Amino acid sequence: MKIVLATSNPHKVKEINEITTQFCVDNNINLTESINFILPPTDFNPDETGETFAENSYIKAKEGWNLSRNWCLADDSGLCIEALNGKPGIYSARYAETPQKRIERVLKELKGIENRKAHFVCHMTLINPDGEIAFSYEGICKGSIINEPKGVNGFGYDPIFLPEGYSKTIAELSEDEKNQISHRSIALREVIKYLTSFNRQV
Ligand code: ITT
Repeated sequence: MKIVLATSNPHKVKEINEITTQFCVDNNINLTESINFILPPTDFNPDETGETFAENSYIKAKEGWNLSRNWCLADDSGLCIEALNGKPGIYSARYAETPQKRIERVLKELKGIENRKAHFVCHMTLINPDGEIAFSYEGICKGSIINEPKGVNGFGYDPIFLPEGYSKTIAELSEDEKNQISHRSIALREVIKYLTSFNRQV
């Protein structure tokens, strides 16, 4: 089953492939027979005009479908900080020009604020070859924001995010460790469960 990954973010592509491979190994599923992610046929950059992760995820999945008429999976994700009323939220990728400047902006806005609670959200939408939503799921990873970046792994806001129950940032965890707890893996595992049960019926 070929599925277009409706994203232009190479970090997401890498994580989605790794999480899928691990899920299939753990569950004795033949990966190549069940799921084969491919990239959109042309440059992919739809306008994210939605007001929620769910809306933007749908916009991206639908654009991927428009370009391919194939199964399409989109991920809209971001960091929501309680003391900033949920910001950067759906604007996470657009909060400043570069990943480093985005982190600097968040840390500046949180300066002197005691409440550091935050969570990552990943909303995934899967569209079938008829252009209809087949499945969608929102994964959440709870944690807090530390005072200065630590670690070099992962991407985006990983260096300032301490997952609940951990004393390391996500950027200090290995890829495998991140993939066990991340918002993306929580959502993607549900998508794969849907796809593999669906695949068995056809
Ligand atoms: P596509 O829309 O092409 O998929 P994008 O990077 O623009 O790529 P989003 O609009 O979903 O994707 O924005 C996601 C942003 O949220 C991302 O650029 C990071 O800044 C942040 N983010 C999402 N998941 C993250 C993760 O696992 N670790 C760190 N930051 C993350």
